[in-house]
Amino acid sequence: MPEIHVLDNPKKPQVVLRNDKGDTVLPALWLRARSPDPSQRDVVTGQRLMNPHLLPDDLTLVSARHEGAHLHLGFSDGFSGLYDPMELIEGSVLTEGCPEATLWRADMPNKPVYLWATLQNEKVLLKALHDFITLGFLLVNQTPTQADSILTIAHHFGFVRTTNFGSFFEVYSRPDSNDLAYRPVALGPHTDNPYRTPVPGIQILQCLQNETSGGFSTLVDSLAVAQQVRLEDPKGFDLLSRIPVRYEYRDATTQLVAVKPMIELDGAGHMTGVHYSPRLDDIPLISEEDTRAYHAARKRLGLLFEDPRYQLHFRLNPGEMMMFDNNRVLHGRTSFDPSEGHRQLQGCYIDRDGPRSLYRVLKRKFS
Ligand SMILES: O=C(O)CCC(=O)C(=O)O
Repeated sequence: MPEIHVLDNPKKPQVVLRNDKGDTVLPALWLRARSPDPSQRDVVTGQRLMNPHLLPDDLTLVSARHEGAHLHLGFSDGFSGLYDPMELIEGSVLTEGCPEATLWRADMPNKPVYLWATLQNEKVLLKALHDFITLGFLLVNQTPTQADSILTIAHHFGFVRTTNFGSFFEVYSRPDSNDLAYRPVALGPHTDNPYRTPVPGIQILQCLQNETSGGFSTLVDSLAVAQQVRLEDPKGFDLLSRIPVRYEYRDATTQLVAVKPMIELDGAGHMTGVHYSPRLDDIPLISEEDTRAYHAARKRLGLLFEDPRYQLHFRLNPGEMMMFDNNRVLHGRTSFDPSEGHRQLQGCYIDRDGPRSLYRVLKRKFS
């Protein structure tokens, strides 16, 4: 457990974070900007009242002493105030306050399956949100199936993202429809709407009716697949995460275009997900050599997305729904024969941050 210490040097006071790696001096500018003093931060919102970029470039710590459980720190710009060492320790690591992703394959031991009624209990909901954040998907059974129940379900988890398809959309087979999702063809693993900015964060797909023997659903964890590609072909992985791809959707009233790499990395180089929809993408004109290398890596990625070792394959029955992180977990379906009967799903997008916010709030409440 890290600790905060004041180094006893009256000429040059220092506050350090001490852990098993040694001491890290806490910079005066860092400490000064973190002051919780009511003159510096609003007590209700915790939001800062001053602009840290206006602090003097040469700011120094001029005094540091323990005062009960707190530290009293004074700075060269004349400000002094109390600090809670625990808050300094917590602030020393930037974290989103959500659990890390757990990569999975088709042989995962416990699928995150819940009953809608149990998700009305906040403790169960917290567990389900934990599963969702770590695994990137949830399966929920016995959901309400009125015409717009999907919005009630969506609001239970977060904020609905309305698009040109509406606040929710109907997935059933109709000729001449404006998306292949609305034909009875098989849809390989894909993420939805890579042509939007921002891409819809989370998708809910709820089955209202399936009288056909086909139309099975699939889910794949892109993090698990891409980790394998990165191991086998680091150069190919690098190309997939650097070379921009153009994604486009168009119909009579809409034309959406976005240009971004297929593999998405965060600022620290960690993979956060993919934009993958082979029916919608175009790679730019690059050298013959890079095109071949790109093609090989993309082929490997695509083949592993289709590989039964990575792909969950199941039937959604009426009242059953899946909710998945649209940047991380690819979804698809097998073809179906509309002459066998009716198959109808409803879909809805919600922002990625809704379930994460709810998770933090419930965690605060129960811990
Ligand atoms: O029909 C399905 O099961 C899935 C449809 C789909 O992939 C989509 O709407 O994006």
